[in-house]
Amino acid sequence: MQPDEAWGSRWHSCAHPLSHRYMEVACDKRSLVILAADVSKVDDLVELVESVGPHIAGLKTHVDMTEGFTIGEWGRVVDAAKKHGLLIFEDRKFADIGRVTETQMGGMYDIRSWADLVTSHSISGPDIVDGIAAAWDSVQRIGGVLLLAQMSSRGNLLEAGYTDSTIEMGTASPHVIGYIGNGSNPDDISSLRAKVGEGRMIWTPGVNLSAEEGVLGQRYGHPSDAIIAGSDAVIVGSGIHKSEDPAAAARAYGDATWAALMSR
Ligand code: S5P
Repeated sequence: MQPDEAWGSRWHSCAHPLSHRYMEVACDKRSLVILAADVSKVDDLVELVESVGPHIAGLKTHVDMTEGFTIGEWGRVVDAAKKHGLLIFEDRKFADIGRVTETQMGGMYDIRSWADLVTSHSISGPDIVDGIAAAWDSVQRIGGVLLLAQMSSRGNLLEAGYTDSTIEMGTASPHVIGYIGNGSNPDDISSLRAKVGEGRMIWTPGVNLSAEEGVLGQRYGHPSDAIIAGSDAVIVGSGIHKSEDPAAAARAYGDATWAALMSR
């Protein structure tokens, strides 16, 4: 299916090239799943990507959980993701001033050289996004930022006023492709979508086909409900990597999200 048919006004209204790349990959894979690959060994990460790669649209990493990190070894993860046509999304949740954040995009992990997307908090103000974009600029790459407008964890402090200010900040920046919303609650997603409009993506963690509650205060909702409510991608970790058959699990999440997009 052509992406404009599948995505409707979202395809026409989202301006950032990486939004379009994501929507195209999702159509190719018939899956709106971003794998939260929360594993700490490169070997396990590569094996996971190889097994679920055909059923997902993007790979979300936490590079700083990698044991014995070297940039050379990390190249194996990047190669595996590229082989499967995945967007690479480093969930760094930056939160510092712009200048420091620009530097943190380099350093030992050199996020700017391999990540297509990163997450950022909005707490420190709009210059953080410019710092991230300047880092990509310095290596002649284009990337996109997802701002945390809501969170899935119990008791988080991202209340409605904070969400509104975050959207204001994102709307003003060409580098912000969208927002992280709370996938555990369809009402939260609908209200976020009403505020965001059509011009930005909403990606949602806190999604699981069976569990209602995760460890340490994580909350979960159903992937189909999240897409119907206005999410454009579900971020799934444990539901896939803790499953006995990660490939089958990834396919189930892919099928559920694609069907939900088609009905939306
Ligand atoms: O509010 C949030 C934002 C994020 S990016 N809640 C989250 O859980 N996440 C991330 O999504 C988190 O860092 C983890 O990598 C993933 C959820 O993993 P799961 O195992 O609970 O599906």
